[in-house]
Amino acid sequence: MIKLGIVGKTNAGKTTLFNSMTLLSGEVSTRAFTTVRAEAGVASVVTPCVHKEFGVKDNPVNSKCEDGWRFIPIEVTDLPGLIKGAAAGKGLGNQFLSVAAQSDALLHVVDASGSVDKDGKISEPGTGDPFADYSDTELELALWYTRLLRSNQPKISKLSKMPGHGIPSAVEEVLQGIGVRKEHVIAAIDDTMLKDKEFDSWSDKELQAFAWSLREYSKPTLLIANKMDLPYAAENFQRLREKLPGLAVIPTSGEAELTLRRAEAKGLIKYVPGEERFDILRPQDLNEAQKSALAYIRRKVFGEYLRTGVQHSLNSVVFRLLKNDAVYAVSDPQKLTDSHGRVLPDVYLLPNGSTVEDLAAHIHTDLAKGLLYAVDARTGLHLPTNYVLRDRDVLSIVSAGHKD
Ligand SMILES: Nc1nc2c(ncn2[C@@H]2O[C@H](COP(=O)(O)OP(=O)(O)OP(=O)(O)O)[C@@H](O)[C@H]2O)c(=O)[nH]1
Ligand SMILES: [Mg+2]
Repeated sequence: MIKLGIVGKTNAGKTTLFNSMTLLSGEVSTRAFTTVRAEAGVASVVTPCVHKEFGVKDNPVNSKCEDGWRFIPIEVTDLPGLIKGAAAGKGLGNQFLSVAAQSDALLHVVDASGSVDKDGKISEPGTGDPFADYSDTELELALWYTRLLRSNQPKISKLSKMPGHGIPSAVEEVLQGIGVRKEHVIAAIDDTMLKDKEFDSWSDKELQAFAWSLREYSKPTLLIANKMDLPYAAENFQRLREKLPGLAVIPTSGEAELTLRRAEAKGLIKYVPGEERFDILRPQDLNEAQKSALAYIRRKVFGEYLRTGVQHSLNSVVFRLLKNDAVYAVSDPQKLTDSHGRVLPDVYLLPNGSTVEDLAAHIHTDLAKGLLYAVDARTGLHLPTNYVLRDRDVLSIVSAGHKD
């Protein structure tokens, strides 16, 4: 399953966002450093379901279908707020970094309203600096990469001199546990103009610049500008976009999403995460506080930004940054069923460029072992094992080892 880590300064609203994505109940408070332990939960990304196109009613198994949208599970982990010095093992630094290491991508949350001061305390909106908060956390992440490279310097140096090796495969070998691949190293070397220099001769500054670039390539990150319902958030959001032109920045209100998801779970409203509307179902059952909370969300969030942004941020990471496609697997390509007769039961997320072989291996090793070909449910054509999957493909995998 795709793994995302939620990082950022204390009080930025990470746990609120996490709760709204997973409907779990991690502790939220105005105290600094409320979250002390990483907590994982299941969230979803959303894509238009293919059942409409095929004109069938589906029976999802590994996912959910609501109002024509397919919700596909991913894992998100809420993390303690990062403090300066985390890369040097300060505070909860090591725990934080080990989760970040295992994540495929990061959601970096800042309080866009600037209502967190530089020590992490909640204060008046407009007093804090979200860009400085962003930079502090990013610096810690880059320092952590620098530290890893430095402590592995002799190993990388030795590996890079072995016949047929070179720096890219040496760095990959040492840092693959945190998601570093050869192509990331090559890109970072190119960016920092270190192409013709031996690893041993890199200066401290060069190593740092390389670490910064390697962190960007190997750990895709989406910036979440949270608390957009508060004053000053709009101005700060603009500033963040101007200062960080290469970065995807999504405006959100985690608190609005949490209120809506909880009201939906109680049957008070109809709300499909990601949609640009919600409807009150039982106005008579709402108390005054709930009424005014929903009116506030309608005015400050939907009125200004059309949506809470929470579902949009998850979709953006998985489909845009990590470039995944959603591929449906069935057993019977005509009836679109699995071996139990369930229609369009399973959909899988696979990185762009994956093949039939990758899909088979993702589903089950037995399926991959005796893999013969796949059948495209739309055309009935046989596809070879090296066929490159497209988003929303519906395929039946034919294998001598196992057929499902
Ligand atoms: N107005 C508004 N307040 C929010 C929003 N998201 C979170 N908050 C508030 O911000 C405060 C901090 O939220 P948390 O979710 O605990 O923040 P955190 O980033 O997990 O904090 P740590 O665990 O200390 O790192 C709480 O009072 C939340 O209610 C939002 O979208 N809008
Ligand atoms: Mg928290």
